[in-house]
Amino acid sequence: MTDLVVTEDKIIERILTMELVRVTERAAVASAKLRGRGDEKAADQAAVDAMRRELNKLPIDGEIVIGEGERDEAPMLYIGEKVGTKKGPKVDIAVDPLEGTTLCAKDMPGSIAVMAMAQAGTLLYAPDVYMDKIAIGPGYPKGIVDLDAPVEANIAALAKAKGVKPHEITALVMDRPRHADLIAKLRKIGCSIRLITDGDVVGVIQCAEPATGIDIYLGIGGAPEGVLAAGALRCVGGQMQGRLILDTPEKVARAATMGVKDPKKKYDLNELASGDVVVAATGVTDGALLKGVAFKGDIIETETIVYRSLTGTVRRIKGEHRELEKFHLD
Ligand code: VTB
Repeated sequence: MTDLVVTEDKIIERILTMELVRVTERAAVASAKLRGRGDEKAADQAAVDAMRRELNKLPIDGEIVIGEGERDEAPMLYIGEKVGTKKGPKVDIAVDPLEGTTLCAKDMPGSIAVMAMAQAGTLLYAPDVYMDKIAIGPGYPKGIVDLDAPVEANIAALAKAKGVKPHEITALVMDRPRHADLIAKLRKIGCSIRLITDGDVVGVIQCAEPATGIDIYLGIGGAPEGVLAAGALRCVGGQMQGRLILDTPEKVARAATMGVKDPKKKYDLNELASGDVVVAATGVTDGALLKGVAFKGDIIETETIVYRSLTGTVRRIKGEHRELEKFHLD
């Protein structure tokens, strides 16, 4: 486990914390206008357009380090794209303008607009591959669960630390065929399993939100999503480990160009997102963490959660928006 020391040069401008709220609010509103219309690409593009427009208003010298893809794949918010007015701190920007495009297109729970901002060089530059993840909330001894331990051992250790029986632990797992063995083992222990179809940024964060009832996140999801979730977990406390799934020479080579020296490295929370990191997420559809965008006559309501790791501050912000069209939010 890497202990974290945040040095002065890793502290980003606190004033920017609230600016991120506008960015995710407007991305969420833009994609929510296409909620339930069955068009994932259009909803995603709407969020990308809005997020990029808002990012470019920020007084930052930002670089997209986790985004919509490589430059040749994604015309906007591609990895390496510069964002902001350039008059401000050099920062890493990680974005998922619409996390859970299918959830939005089908108006299913749990889609969000999410982004993270951190001092340059302090986020893991995760390639667009899978990541094997384990995460628990705050208040437990360091290292009681481990990505490389058997699931039975992890559940037993967590249950003991929590003062419950193993079958009283609730795990969150993505409902995928690759998790069949994991799910079978959890069923054998008797755990409750919350299966999600998509959206494991929220999936991981739920471990640190007592109201959700989730004790542990287990399984394989997107690596970029793992870094975004780690940024939030850093702010609220909790433990997380992740290992990139680099199962082809091409993936190993791609990861190496992004600075990954050891393709089998097990990253802990402070290696996924070190330094001072701010994470903002706005609900697009109603979900366990956030209410979705609500269109009420000429008012648009949003709910955003914004985390700052340096202070451990978490803010929930309800927004009431009027005349959005004046801000070119078509
Ligand atoms: C994962 C997960 C995301 O898409 O990337 C998933 O981290 C894709 O997984 O939250 P599959 O390839 O198994 O479908 C999300 O669920 C949504 O972007």
